[in-house]
Formats: sequence, C-alpha cells, structure tokens
Amino acid sequence: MPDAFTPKPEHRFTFGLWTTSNPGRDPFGEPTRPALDPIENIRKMAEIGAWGFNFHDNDLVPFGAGAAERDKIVKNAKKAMTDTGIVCSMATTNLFSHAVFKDGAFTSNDARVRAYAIQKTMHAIDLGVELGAKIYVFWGGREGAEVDLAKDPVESMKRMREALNFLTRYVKDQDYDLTFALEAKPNEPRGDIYLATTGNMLAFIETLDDKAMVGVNPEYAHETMAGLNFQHHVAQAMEAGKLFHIDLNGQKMSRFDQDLRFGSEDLKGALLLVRLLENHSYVGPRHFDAHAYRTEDAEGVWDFARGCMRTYLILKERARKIDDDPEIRALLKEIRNDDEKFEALIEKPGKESAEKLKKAKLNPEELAKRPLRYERLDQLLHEVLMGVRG
Ligand code: GLT
Ligand code: MN
Ligand code: MN
Repeated sequence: MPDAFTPKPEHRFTFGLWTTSNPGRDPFGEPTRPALDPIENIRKMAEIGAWGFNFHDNDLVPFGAGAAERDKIVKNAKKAMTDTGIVCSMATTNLFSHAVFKDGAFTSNDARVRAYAIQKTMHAIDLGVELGAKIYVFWGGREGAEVDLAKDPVESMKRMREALNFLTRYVKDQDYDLTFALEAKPNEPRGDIYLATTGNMLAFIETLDDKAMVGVNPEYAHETMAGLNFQHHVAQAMEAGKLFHIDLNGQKMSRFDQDLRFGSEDLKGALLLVRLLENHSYVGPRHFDAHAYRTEDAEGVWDFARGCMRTYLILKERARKIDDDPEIRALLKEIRNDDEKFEALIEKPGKESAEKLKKAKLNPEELAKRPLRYERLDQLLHEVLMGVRG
C-alpha cells in the first residue's frame, strides 16, 4: 500500500547496478543468490520508484565485449529507459576487478597500465554519456599500496593528477556535458588507499587544471570506517560548492566496508545527514551505494532497496519535525547568542576591526558562565526520532 513514504522519481533516489545485483559474495564465501541481468535490474529499479540508475562500464557491458555486443546492450538499456522513464544519473569505470589493476590503475608503477586505465576510462565515459550520465565518479580502490617502498607516494599524487587532467581535457574536447566526482576511501582493497578522505580529495582538486569541473562523491561508509564524522566531511564539500554526488549507506565505525542498508546503523547520524542535505538544498542524486545482506534472495534485495529509500523519506519527515519543534527552536536560538556588533567586526578583517577588537570588553569568566543546554536539546532530538514527539 502506498503511503507518505513511498519513493517517487521526484525524490531523486538512485542505485548503482552493482548494488542490487550484488550476489552476496564476500572474501570468505561464495555467492548466495544469482547475479541479476542489468536490463532487468534497471526495469526493477524504475518499478520500485527510483529516479535513476548508475553503473560501471562492466556492470553493463562485460569486460572484453566486442562493438556489436556493446551496441546491442546499449540499445536494450535505452529501451528500458524510455519504457520506464528511469534516467542514467552517473557512470564510472571499473578500474579494480581485472588483474591488470592489481597494483593500481592511474597510479600503477607501469606506464602501460596507467595508459590502459586512461584508455578504458575514455571508453567508459563515452558509454556513460551515450546513456545520458551527467556525473562521472572516480573511486580509486586499487590506487594505494601495501609496500610503500615500492611506490613513491609523491609520484603517485602526480600520476593521479596527470590522469585526471588528461580526462577533464578529453571531456572538454568531446564537448561532453559531464562533471567528475572523486570518491575517497581509507583502505580496502588496498592496505592504504591514496587520498584517503573527502578532505584529501578537496585539497587535491585544487591542484587540477580544471578544478571547476571536479567535485567529490563522499560515501557514508568510507569516512565512518576511518572513525571520522561523515556529516562534517559532507558539510565541508557543500560549503566549498563541491558536493556533486553522494553515496548513502550504513556502516559500523572502524570496521571493513559494510555498505549496509541506509540508516541501519547510527540512525541519529543518518537523520542529521538527511537534514544537512535537505536544509542546504543539495540538488544531486540521493545515491545508495549499499547491498542486501547475504541472507537475502532476489526478493529480499528489493526489500533492501525499498528500505533505503523509505528510511531516507522517514528521516526527512523527522528532520522537518525537529526544525518545526517550538522547544527545539527556542533552545537553538538561546544557544546561538547572536551579537551583531561582534559579528560585524569578525566578518570584516582589516586594521580598523583589529583595533576595535583589541579594545573590546570581553570577559572570559563572564562568558564561560553561560550554560548550554545540550542535554535537553539532544534528548528532544531523540524523542522526535523515536516517534514519541512531533
Ligand atoms: C565499489 C565501491 C564503491 C564505489 C563504486 C564506484 S564501486 O562498489 O565499494 O564505494 O562507489 O566505483
Ligand atoms: Mn561508493
Ligand atoms: Mn563502501
């Protein structure tokens, strides 16, 4: 039965083909369910209310397929898109599965492997653009090391930059309407992956030839694996105008990359993340980069996918309740203690402000006396989240 939390295309939810076709394989166990045909996958995503799908080149076109096979698959994908109205929101390259990438793609020590990685990416960009993708993600899962002596990490940064400069230039030369989003991860499958956090990516982007074309794709699980606060990374990216895409999922802190159903761990963190995206008018896709538990069969996979979207919508509604709650609003106002005089001074650096600020009467003992009612505030948030308030 449809209800207020039934996903619709206007909510801009998307899934990677690799997420719902995940067969439940892990490093210790074989698949627990059959792989899903990509075209069927696209149709089913549309049926459950997703707005878009995205894919690695080889999620759609098998590695090594010839031109005729590629064109046939593209034709079938386009037919599924026109039949259902689903769009292709993002594309990316698989630069991690094949053994050729065993020691990296763009940062491999072998120049021919680096060249091959760039060549494969150009073909994958052509494919993504042909299906209408406007965002292109780079997740460098194999760009890292276990033996740091073997690869100069300074040189690795240069190689990464060369590859991205080559590819932004390629996109420009082709006149493609495409932006890039870089996705960080601290480790796994490599012992250490270069550019381990979204913050690293933001700094790296500033060194690129065409930095305006490049933003980030933070993933909830990845900052959380590193014991970091995901919301803060997303906020920094947003404030810098660089949040081009986002990978939503669930993750226990400091574990392997679990890619769980969105909101299934740290519900408060998920709530505050949804609030952040909605209140700061994030316009990009709400992409779920997660997969169903190994226990699920084909139908369980769609329970998982519906669950991600429903949880997002429920949290969006809870976030609105929090922002509309009179007691929470009053507490937040009290906590802020806005002061126009000091704000004006701080906002305007220069000799005049510096002089005034040096002379200003600010008594730290007095200032320290003001209580901040965070206990009450956080409890109220919990009560709204737990459904007993609002
Ligand atoms: C892989 C990885 C994800 C990336 C995907 C895009 S592939 O599933 O674990 O975090 O976003 O390359
Ligand atoms: Mn991801
Ligand atoms: Mn992940």
